[in-house]
Order: sequence, then C-alpha cells, then structure tokens
Amino acid sequence: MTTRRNFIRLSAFSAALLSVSKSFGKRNYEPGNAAAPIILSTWKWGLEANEEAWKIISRGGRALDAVEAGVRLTEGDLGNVSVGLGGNPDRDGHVTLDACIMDEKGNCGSVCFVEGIRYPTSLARAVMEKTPHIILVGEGAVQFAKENGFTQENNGLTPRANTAWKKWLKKSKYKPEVNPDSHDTIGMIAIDASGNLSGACTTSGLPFKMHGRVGDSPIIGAGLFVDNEVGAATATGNGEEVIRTCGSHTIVEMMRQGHSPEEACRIAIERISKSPKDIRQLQVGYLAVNKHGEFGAYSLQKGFNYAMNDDKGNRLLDSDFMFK
Ligand code: SD4
Repeated sequence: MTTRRNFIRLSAFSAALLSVSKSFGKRNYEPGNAAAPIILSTWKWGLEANEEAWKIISRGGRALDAVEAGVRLTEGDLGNVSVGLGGNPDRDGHVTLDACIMDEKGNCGSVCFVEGIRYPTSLARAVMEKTPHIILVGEGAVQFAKENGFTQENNGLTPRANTAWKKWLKKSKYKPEVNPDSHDTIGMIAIDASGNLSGACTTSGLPFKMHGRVGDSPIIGAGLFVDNEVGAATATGNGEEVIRTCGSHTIVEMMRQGHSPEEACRIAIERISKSPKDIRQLQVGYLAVNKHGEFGAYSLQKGFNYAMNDDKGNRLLDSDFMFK
C-alpha cells in the first residue's frame, strides 16, 4: 500500500523527471496550460489528412470530429497502399481493413477484418456511439455497417493492388519489410481548442498477410491510446511487435510518469528491441503528444516521418530512430 510519505516522495520524483524531460516538439510549453490546437499524423500522407482535420479544429471543432475527417481523406484515396479499399490485399487477394477511434472521455470503437467498407474509421465511431461494445469484426461488423447506413462495395482490387498481388503470388513468401513505401497506415492524434484529445488509426494492414490476420491498428492500447489527462499515442509498422508490447498504452503511461513524448516513444521502441523475434528487418514508428502540446516520435529504423499541423502551419518531420 502506498503510504502518504511514499506518495509525496513519488510525486517529487515525478516532478523532478518532468522538469528534466526534453521535448522534440517545443511549442512554448508552459506547465499547467492546455495546448493550442495541434494535429499529428503518421507518414507523408498525413500532410493532406492534417489539412482536412485542421478545417474542423481551427474553427473550434472537436478533436474527435477532426481526426475522423482527417483519416477519412486517406481512407478514400485509392492510391494509398496501406489504407482503405485501394490498399494491398492479404495473401488470398482480399483487402481487409482495420480501424479504431478514441475520444477524450475514454470512449472508443474499433472494427477489424472488414471488407468493402470505404470509411472504416466512421464505422468504428458508429460502434463506439451506437453499441455497448468496443470491437466488431468481419461479417458481424459488415452486418452492423449495413444496418447503419454504410454500403459494402465490391469493386475488387485496384489495378495497382492487383499487379502487386500477382507479383507477390509468384513467390508467395510473406516477409514484413522495412521499406517505407509499404507502410502508409495513418494514425492521427489531435488536441482541440478546448484542450481535449482524440485519435484515430486506420489501415489495410501488412501486405499479403494471412487471411483473417488483425494487426495493432484497431487495438486500443496498441495502435492507438488516448488519455485526456496525459496525452495520446499512435503506431505504424509491424503490428505484431506493437501488440506484444501494448505500444501506445506504454507510451501514454511513460508520459504520465513525466517522460517527454519523444522519450516515451523511445522507451516503447526499446521494449520492442527485447522481442523474441528477429526485428532487424522490421519497422515500427511511434508518434505521441502530451496534454501540453509537446510532441515527439521514435522508430526502430530510419525513414519514419510524420506530419504536424498547428497554428504555424503544416509540415513533415523526420523521426529519430534506434538502428543507426
Ligand atoms: C499492421 N500496423 O497491420 C499495421 C501496418 C502498418 O503502415 O502500420 N502499415 O500491422
């Protein structure tokens, strides 16, 4: 049991950590003050998604609405290889989508392994708002989608995805790659003008995965976690390693202990380095923001970047990384 003296000692320790913690994203941080609006999202596709989200947040809208609108832009873009209906298929030629969303009150919703739904994050939001559950998968999620005004599209693979699949079938060898071109999953986290946080994460998953495989992106605490008192984090890359270490939840807990967002992301990446699997050829990128608007990222490998939008504009930033 924590005695009062221990509690005071722990609080002093946390305060000391807080005062020495460094931040990558310095935005005139003043302790105790809620941050001005900010939107962060993974990879270069995040730039245009951020702009869409900024339209909402800059007019005083809710972070939840902003992240949904932002990632919908990416989901609707059939040129993206890792998000939405234009994404790479699984090894059987099916595009199966995973997405989740979480708001400032701890409400969350998720859909996994859904086919033919253009905006899976909106479906995840419907699960959050209209059901007593958090996760719906596969056929059940599609059934719920149809009952709630979503249409299932059956247009097959895009020509690009079809060519990529046919090429893959020649060897049929599943191998997660470091190559940034195969990682486009969008995780978006935001703070609105009221100081409230929300996040969303959406993907078609790793290319040529087994049929039925679900990654980290729709798993609350793995691909995304939001705690309005502390901050938010999201992940991209090899989902198995993120799930194994509860990546986004770990980052938020590290920030709660006083680590800066970048340090928290680095600690979560270091946990992955203890994986029982060979991770030298894998990529994982983490992105985090704390309640005060400090932000940061860290990845296993070189090449992870993220988009940051605040009142000074929208820009693409490079993450620091472990394997130098
Ligand atoms: C997954 N984390 O399904 C996703 C893949 C990803 O960019 O992030 N790709 O494991």
